[in-house]
Amino acid sequence: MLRWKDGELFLGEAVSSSGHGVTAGLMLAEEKNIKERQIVKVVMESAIGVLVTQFKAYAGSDGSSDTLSRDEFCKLLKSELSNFVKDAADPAVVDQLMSSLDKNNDGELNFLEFWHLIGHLASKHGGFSQ
Ligand SMILES: [Ca+2]
Ligand SMILES: [Ca+2]
Repeated sequence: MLRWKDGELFLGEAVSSSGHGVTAGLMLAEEKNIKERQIVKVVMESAIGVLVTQFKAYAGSDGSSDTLSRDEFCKLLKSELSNFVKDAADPAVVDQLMSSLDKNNDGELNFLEFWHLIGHLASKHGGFSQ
């Protein structure tokens, strides 16, 4: 156990169950740690929120508002992912991506089908082996 006493840090001293003896410094460090973890959590949750919101915004243009048509997918790729998807404006690239992602072959991308693209792009962006 670490204990702070008269400006010095002691090792091996018991800290009472009431918390007395825990230093203000250690408390602050722990609080900072907790705050940093909370910020990371908020950022990650926001990132998921953005993906869902963007998907819905594009999926809502035509047909089912829960799925992306080829047209909606094309617009999303061009507007949002052109830095991640090479030749995002090329119809052949869009067709190829669409057919590889459309697992149930209904000509539309539901969110989970679309999510595979995000996972693939994120993995590539992070330099993970495929
Ligand atoms: Ca739609
Ligand atoms: Ca589908």
